Amino acid sequence: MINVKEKSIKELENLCQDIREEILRVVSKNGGHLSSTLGATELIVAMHKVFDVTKDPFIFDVSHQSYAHKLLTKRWEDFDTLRQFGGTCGYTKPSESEYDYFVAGHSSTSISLGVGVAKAIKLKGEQGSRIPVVMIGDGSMTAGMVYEALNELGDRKYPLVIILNDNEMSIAKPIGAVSRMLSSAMASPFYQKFKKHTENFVDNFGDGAHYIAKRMEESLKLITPGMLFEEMGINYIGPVDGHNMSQLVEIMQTAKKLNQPVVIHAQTLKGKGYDIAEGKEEKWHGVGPFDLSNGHSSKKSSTKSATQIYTEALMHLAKNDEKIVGATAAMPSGTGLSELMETYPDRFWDVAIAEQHAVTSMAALAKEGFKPFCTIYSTFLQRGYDQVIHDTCLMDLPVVFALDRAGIVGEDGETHQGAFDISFLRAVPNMTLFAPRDEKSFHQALGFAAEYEHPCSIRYPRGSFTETTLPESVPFELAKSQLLRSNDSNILFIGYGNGVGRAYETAQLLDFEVNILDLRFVKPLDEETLRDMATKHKKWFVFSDSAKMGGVGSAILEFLASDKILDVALESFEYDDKFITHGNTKLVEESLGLLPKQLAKRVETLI
Ligand SMILES: Cc1ncc(C[n+]2csc(CCOP(=O)(O)OP(=O)(O)O)c2C)c(N)n1
Repeated sequence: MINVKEKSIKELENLCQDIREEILRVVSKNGGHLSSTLGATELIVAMHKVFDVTKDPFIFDVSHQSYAHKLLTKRWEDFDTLRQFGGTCGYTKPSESEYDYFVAGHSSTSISLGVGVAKAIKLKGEQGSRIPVVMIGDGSMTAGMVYEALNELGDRKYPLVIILNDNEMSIAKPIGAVSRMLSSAMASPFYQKFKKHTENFVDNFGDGAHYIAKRMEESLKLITPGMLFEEMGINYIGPVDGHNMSQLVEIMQTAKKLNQPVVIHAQTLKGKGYDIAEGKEEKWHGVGPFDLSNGHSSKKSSTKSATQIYTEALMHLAKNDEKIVGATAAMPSGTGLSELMETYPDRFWDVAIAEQHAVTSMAALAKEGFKPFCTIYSTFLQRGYDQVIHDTCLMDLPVVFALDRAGIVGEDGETHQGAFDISFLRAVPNMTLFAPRDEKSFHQALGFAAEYEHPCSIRYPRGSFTETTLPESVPFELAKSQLLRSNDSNILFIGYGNGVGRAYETAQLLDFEVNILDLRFVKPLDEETLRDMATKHKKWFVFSDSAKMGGVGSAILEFLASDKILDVALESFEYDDKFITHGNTKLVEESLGLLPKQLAKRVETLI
């Protein structure tokens, strides 16, 4: 481990330079999160200087900014493998290193984790010898969970240091009053001038001036971020320059000694140290491989992504129906909603990292007669589950949940796999689930969703649909599947969504005939067709990018059991009951035995 403790300020500054070079070298080669981690470098080095990572839990929110921490804690050698299959994870992961205290990937959990650890420290009688240190970005401060944690923390006053890494950005421009409050006061020349004057005043007139200066500053806190925290009972230090090493070390030492909850509000520059990224924060938040000398992307995809198709289809629908509205939770470009927000700024909103609020507010719009498209990554809808049940489905409100990144997401890995949406949504009354298999069926599925008068969810993969030529798609009708290949073989392949393409590719590798059904609806099922299929074909194989438990195969088995169809053997090629690691999607699928060539072998063996 790099011994940061012994280093002088100058040496720490040089170390930051080395860290940035290494991050740039590896991210330009492998892809990854760039601008956040470059911006957080001094903060992380100062954390390691002041606190003791061997006993003080370091808790990174989202943890996409933690690369410097990884480099400092015995992972410099392995950093070359960042985000690659079998290599270093792009997020903190305790099974990878004892210095990664918690798993993170979804935002805004860090303060709750910090409060929980602080309680444990107190219960174990370790107060004074250990203190949790949390790092959280201003974007992540927009989620409700943060305020649930601060609410308790301000009351119970557990010792906890919160480093607020404020780069005035989420992935995109930050949304809302909290970000405005954080940035406006800092930027205010009046406040900066006032601070300078009071410092001079105190310097000139000595201790007696402290009282007056403090009172004056407090009255001014009405417009400072300090208000947010101090009124909640949490100490506030800042704003400080998050790239000034000596200042950071000094302030962190003060915060450590306080033995109380304290927020250090640090201003940083996203992309710091890489000219091309500075000022273009969103583009450089998460990147694929690129040429370091000019910033140009090394890989260009020629196929249209599912997200691009979504944008095109929704643009078309929104143009013709002004009741169509939509929301994204801080992922405007990732979900393809940016263009809709630009074209229809009154009807499409980024609501900040607030999936729960996105769902509930869209439910309210549905109640008012609008047609909301709540556009969220499959993994992040997990945050809004109760809002789907309680605020949407209980009232049977026609919200469309458009779930991007369904299935394996590649390099982001465990925290981001879109594995569970079918399992957790199927259980909810009034919810309808369907999925497209290619570009045309995606347009048709969205057309169906726009007219549908109940809650529904439509899922589609990261990147493009499986690249194979499939038969022409027919319009979507409730609970209607489409039979794509029919013959008198005993074998039936059932595909759902992107799984249809995989079923097709697998079929092409076999030297015997199979039937292929695009299920389209996993809830409600096309029971009539399934019943008919069961009389003709007795060996069924299910292809879907989803967890096996509660997934597509499970839905069909439940139907077969309840219909007392006992002579059909079903094998599901979905995900086993394990969290799925990071890496190139093909390699990850290979590790799960889900590539068409592996599936073809499994089919041959099973029959
Ligand atoms: C619950 C959840 N929703 C969305 C995301 C996607 N996401 C990852 S980082 C990020 C922005 C975080 O902004 P901030 O905390 O300011 O960190 P920065 O990248 O600016 O350093 C978002 C929206 C997520 N990780 N978790």
